Amino acid sequence: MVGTQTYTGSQTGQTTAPKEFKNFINGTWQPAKSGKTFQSINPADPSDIVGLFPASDKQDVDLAVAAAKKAYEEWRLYPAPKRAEILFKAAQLFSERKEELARELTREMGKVLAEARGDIQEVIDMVYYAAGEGRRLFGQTTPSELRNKFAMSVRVPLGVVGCITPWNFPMAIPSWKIAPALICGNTVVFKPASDTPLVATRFVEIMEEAGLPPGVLNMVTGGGGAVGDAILEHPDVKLVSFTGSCEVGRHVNEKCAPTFKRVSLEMGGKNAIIVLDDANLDLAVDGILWGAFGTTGQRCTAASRVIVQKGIHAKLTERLTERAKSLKLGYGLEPGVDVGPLINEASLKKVEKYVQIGKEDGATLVCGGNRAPEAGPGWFFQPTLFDNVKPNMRIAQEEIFGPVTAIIEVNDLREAIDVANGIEFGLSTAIYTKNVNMAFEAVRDLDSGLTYVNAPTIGAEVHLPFGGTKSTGNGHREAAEACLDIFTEWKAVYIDYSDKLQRAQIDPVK
Ligand code: UN1
Repeated sequence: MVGTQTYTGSQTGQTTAPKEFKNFINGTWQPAKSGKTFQSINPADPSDIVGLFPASDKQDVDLAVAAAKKAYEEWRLYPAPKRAEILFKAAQLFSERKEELARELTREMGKVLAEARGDIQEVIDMVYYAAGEGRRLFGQTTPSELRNKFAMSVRVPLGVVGCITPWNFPMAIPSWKIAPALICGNTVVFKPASDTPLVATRFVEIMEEAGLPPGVLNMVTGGGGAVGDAILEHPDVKLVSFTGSCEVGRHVNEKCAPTFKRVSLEMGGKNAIIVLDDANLDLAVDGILWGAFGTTGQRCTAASRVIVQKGIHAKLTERLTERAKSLKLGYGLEPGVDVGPLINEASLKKVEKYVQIGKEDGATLVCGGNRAPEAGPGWFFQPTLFDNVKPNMRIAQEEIFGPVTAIIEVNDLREAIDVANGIEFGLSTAIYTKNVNMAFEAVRDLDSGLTYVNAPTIGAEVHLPFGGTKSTGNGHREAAEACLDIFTEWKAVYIDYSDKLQRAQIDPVK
């Protein structure tokens, strides 16, 4: 999580003052109580200031939680199909404004325009999907063991939900959390990443325009320490849904423990693409490039390891190197650009540090490995491939979150699966092979929440569960029907219409 900076007005390179945006609390747009702001900048050109946003703190969070708590009493009783009508309207608005939203997203976050459109499309898909749940939210009915007794289970909302989201899918990931939370009858306090508050603001504006009542969705911008912790510690917040690094995820979990909040964590990945000797090489090369360098490697599903069978290793490395070198870096709004910048300078330095570690540990740098200032004034880094990587090297174990992938040679499928599983994370895996037996064996044995056959590690769809095993998560799944389990409690209901005391497990039934 990135800290906040106070705007000084210098070094902007802009002639007009950047626009100032506000928090959204109880249906009104308002500045931070402290009056402080921080800047959001364009990662392709740091002199381009996207806007100023409230550097909020506990006072603002307290107001937002109080508003959400009050609004909950009405919202939980508003019929779910009616809540859905608001979400359907929002989905339509996202759809109508897809292009302008995507352009703003590229400017603030850096991903190329085609991918920014994908980010907005994922919002549209998720909001429609969640709206559809308004007429489902199914529970079960089941026979009672006693006569004249009816038994069923129903889903009930939790109350105020805290949603803490990252910058890499600055609109899609908020939608995965906020739309399901709302359809289930919860109210929300949303803290977006400090690198992408404009996109978050646009999200909230559309939800407001679609007709959400005041207090149902509140947004408070600012740093993890000031805003995030105030949400985590607040006794009236019942659930926190977080996506981000393992380090911050652990902090979230610990901070939520004293008040027994439900916590849903979606964290790191070190995702592998396995390529067997019989694979369609062209297809594998396309998939690896897209999986490793799409979104500049800044997806938790990014393919940061390529586990290749030895018969195809040399050929694959040669083809990948040639293609990686030909990728065009630049500002994502320029036509023909394949790879945008990293999100910020800290990220750039982290990627540089890992390239250095890779070299020192004895891996072979086959292409990239340097900053790319020729691509623009922002945080550009060359697509980078390491070969001859050993499975236990740090670049094959730790999440880099940049355009770096590690090629590891193996002898056969079993070794490939062992190497793929030999990490701390378990988000996404992929295998390229034409052999159906091998494909199914891999699907069975790869320890990850997502597995792809003949497709890269990225590209999850919203109606399938999203999440991972091991340190990637804490057992929850986002999206799909599974997301309802995060945002609701189960209530078992027994209705006895026998007009007499019937003691379960004790009275004989005749
Ligand atoms: C993430 O990287 O945090 O499957 C989410 C994908 C996207 C979502 C990625 N639909 O790559």
